[in-house]
Amino acid sequence: MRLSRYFLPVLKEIPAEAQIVSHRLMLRAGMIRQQAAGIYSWLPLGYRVLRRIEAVVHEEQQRAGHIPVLMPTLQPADLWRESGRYDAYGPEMLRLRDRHGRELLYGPTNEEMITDIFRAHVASYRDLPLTLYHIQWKFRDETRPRFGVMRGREFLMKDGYNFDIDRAAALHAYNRHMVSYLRTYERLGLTAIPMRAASGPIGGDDTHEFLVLAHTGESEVFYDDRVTALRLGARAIDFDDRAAVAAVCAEFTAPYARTDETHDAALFAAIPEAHRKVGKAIEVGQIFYFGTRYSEPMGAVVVNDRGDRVPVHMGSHGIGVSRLAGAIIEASHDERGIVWPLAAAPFPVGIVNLRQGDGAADAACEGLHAALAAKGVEALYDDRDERAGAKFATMDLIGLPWRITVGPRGLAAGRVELTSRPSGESEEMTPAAAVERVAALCAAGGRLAPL
Ligand code: P5A
Repeated sequence: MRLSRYFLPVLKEIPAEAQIVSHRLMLRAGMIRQQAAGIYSWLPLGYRVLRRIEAVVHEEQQRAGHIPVLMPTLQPADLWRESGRYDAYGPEMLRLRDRHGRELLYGPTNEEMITDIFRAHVASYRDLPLTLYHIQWKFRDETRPRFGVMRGREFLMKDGYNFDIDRAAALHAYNRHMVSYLRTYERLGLTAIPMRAASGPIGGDDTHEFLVLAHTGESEVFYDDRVTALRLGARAIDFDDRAAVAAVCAEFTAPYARTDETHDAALFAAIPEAHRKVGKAIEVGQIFYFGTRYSEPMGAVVVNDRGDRVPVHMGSHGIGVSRLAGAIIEASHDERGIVWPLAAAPFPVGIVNLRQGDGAADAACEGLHAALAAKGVEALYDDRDERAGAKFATMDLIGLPWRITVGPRGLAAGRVELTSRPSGESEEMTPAAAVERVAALCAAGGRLAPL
């Protein structure tokens, strides 16, 4: 992508309304524009990040055996009357009427609608287990939308719903979600700690939130800091193996880690003092097991292996996809700007032409751009007629993992410079070697298919 033909409305001024660093950087880097309180447009750079996060979420959900669908944003109010939540939900729910006077709502979540789909099409235990999920916009009329996309009113969520024959099978689905979420956050460069939580308006007994430590987080958390060293890494997981999946969950939930809603002072006090930590964190996901909370009132029943009609056991599981864009920045930035992990980066690499208009420099940049594209690597080529300093500042602000710098002096010696955004370290090499290196790093990080 040539920057001269792109749409990257970078802001020079630090926006006064933004209170936290991720919000400031998203505005400055031209990623989002606020359209109303808690409602944002995603500009090209931000939209790329959103799609990158979605791609990781999709991959990890499908690896766990979960099936993508797409439900609408608008839902009939009557569906919510069946579960009893239409009145219970309160002013957070945006309610509207169509031209016929029919009551609708903009979905804050989809338990009712997915239960309706299930009951219309599934009648036998033989069709279980089943987990369906989608990535769709939600609306919650939050009392205090703030911090940009972190607490929006309209926001993008991945929400998944499992249908199982009994409690044991549904708890396996719960565990599958926990493990697939751990992998999702790790791939996005985050340490997200599962913490026992309170269920709120979704209902149910078992629930964990996933929290990313950050001093700007809205949740207060109490934890044994040994939990932060746990990593899933590249270990292979058989998502059909109940015991293996449960063992991973046991490992990650063994150290004490709770939000203020479930905090137990006595258990906390038992942690050795050196490991006892209190802090703030961002909630990037939550999983729930709620048994027959929706299937009973809504009649989502199947015939079991003894011929009895039984309500299915369900759970729901959410990832804050748009919130993650902000959370990743909170966790990964420096004084110059964003430092994207490869998986979420809008482009893996930028090309900076130090002397636009110089025949050799222009040709080398064009060549790099084309050679990278041929290998499936999307580069953002800064071909503007700007000073080098301004080009570097833009690249640092938007935080692409690598930068290839091209100038007449280096080219005379057959060299360009490859710089890592996180470490700031540079290495000189031939243009061909730079292409090979970046392509290899992208392949290793699972980043070769262009969006
Ligand atoms: C689980 C999926 C649910 O709604 N029903 C379907 C369940 N859970 S939740 O915890 O309420 O939301 C899931 C995740 O969505 C993100 N989130 C938000 N992101 C941005 N702005 C908001 N106002 C907002 N509210 C929730 C969080 O990451 C949350 O964990």
